Amino acid sequence: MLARDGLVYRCNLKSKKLKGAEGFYNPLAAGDIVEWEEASPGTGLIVGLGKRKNLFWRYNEKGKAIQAIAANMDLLVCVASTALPPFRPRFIDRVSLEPASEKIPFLVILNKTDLGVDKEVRDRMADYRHIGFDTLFLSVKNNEGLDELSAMIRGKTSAFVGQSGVGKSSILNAIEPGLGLRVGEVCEKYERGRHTTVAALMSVLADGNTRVIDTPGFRRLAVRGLDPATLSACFPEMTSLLSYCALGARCMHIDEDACAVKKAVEDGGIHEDRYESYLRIFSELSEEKQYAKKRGNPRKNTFLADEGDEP
Ligand SMILES: Nc1nc2c(ncn2[C@@H]2O[C@H](COP(=O)(O)OP(=O)(O)OP(=O)(O)O)[C@@H](O)[C@H]2O)c(=O)[nH]1
Ligand SMILES: [Mg+2]
Ligand SMILES: [Zn+2]
Repeated sequence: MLARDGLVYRCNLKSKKLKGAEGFYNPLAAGDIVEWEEASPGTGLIVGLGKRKNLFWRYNEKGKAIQAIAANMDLLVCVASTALPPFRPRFIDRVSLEPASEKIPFLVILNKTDLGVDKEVRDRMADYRHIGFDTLFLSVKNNEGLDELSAMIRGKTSAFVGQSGVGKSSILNAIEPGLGLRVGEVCEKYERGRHTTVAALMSVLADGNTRVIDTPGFRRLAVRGLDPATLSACFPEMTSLLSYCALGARCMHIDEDACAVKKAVEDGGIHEDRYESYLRIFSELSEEKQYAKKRGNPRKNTFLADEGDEP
């Protein structure tokens, strides 16, 4: 849907192959800038895709291609919850790789603080702040943190991502009455969301220049196709240390001697849980590389993949 002079146009692609979107699983992401022409009053045809400033995407395993989710953001917001579903810092770590490598400002929201915040969760949030990510504690239910969030996103385009059921759509409805995004119950038995939002949708808020993108939740994220040797560059707390490893660029920070990253983990400068995330993703990427080599079909440019829904 596109709007011009107060009129809303329902648009289709002019041809199946959209110029600029070749090779993607889906041609368009929420937030894309397109070239289009009027077909009839109220309908239009999209003829071209503008160059993207940035893109949040996942690797679609079924379609074997990159699935574009949100484009041209000024801010990527990862929403987590204290409970229902449980706080999953490993998930946040995985989402953070893209903004860290693409230099997109990144905000971690802890929603549902009305359900109580454990010390462990508080510590992890403090660590995200220490790393350089913005953080915000929020409760839609108790109307906490919403004014701060409104101020942080004013005049920007922000995409909200996170596990299903953490409250992405609820947050957006709360900061803009009348948005009317669908909200779903969390399944109590499995403590997870029900995938209520089914497609990424950009809305313009009443001030006319704040844009928010609500996206469908995912339960788990696998990282794909990134060269494991470059993974440490996606951990902001590691980047300044890399030149101090005895092996220099050859150090993978796993079991090498005189590794500055491992030393920082021992000294407490790097949170051990973040390092654990690094190790897990590193091993996943290394396996993927071996697998790709065997198939003789290395994947290029792939990053995050949906691992599927089942527990
Ligand atoms: N206790 C509590 N519940 C909340 C809060 N915010 C949202 N919820 C509830 O969490 C459930 C899921 O909310 P949604 O907004 O649909 O979550 P979502 O992240 O958009 O989920 P998907 O669209 O499936 O990705 C709903 O039952 C909300 O009422 C909060 O601050 N506190
Ligand atoms: Mg939703
Ligand atoms: Zn090292």
